[in-house]
Amino acid sequence: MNYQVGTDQFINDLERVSQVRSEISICLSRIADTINQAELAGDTSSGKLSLIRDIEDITAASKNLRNGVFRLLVLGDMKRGKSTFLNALIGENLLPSDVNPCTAVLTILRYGAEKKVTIHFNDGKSPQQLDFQTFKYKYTIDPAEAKKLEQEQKQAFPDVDYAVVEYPLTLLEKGIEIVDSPSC
Ligand SMILES: Nc1nc2c(ncn2[C@@H]2O[C@H](COP(=O)(O)OP(=O)(O)OP(=O)(O)O)[C@@H](O)[C@H]2O)c(=O)[nH]1
Ligand SMILES: [Mg+2]
Repeated sequence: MNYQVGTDQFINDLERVSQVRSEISICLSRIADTINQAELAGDTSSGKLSLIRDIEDITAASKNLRNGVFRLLVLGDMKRGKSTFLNALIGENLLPSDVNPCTAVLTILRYGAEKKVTIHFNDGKSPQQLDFQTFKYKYTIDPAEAKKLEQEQKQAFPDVDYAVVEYPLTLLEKGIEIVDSPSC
């Protein structure tokens, strides 16, 4: 049996997913409007049906779908080839992957016209743009240190929220974000 999925077909399917998401988003928004109008009309006749929470939930679902981001999280134990798999998908060795250094910060891979990497901090510091060499050198740690941090349930870079790698890849242009998770 052949399990291979043609890349073009896959990209076309993603295009279709994006269209359907947008269509469903519009439908949900209409449903929320209709219920809202019924509630307003009910207020002056038979009474409200207390559907405010439902209206909020449907509106939130509509917004999420409209934003159009489909996030794919790559998880696995230490040194199982997560970053290697993602580099193969991109077609370039952008993410740190090796026998020794471990991915130490959550890294979001998303579409960008130019390839760049930005570190986002959680302590109010402004985001910092780095070149890829510095990113690989600065935000990876060796496996022994990673093991120690794991046992102590500590993060390697507590002030870092996440890193964003932007890349002009057709796959990412369709609203997909891929997340490379740190194992330490
Ligand atoms: N034999 C073999 N080795 C692989 C494969 N994929 C990755 N490797 C090797 O496994 C090692 C670890 O790969 P990484 O991609 O850094 O693994 P990771 O899961 O991102 O590791 P952490 O970020 O540290 O958790 C590297 O030396 C890769 O060359 C594979 O399919 N087969
Ligand atoms: Mg990794």
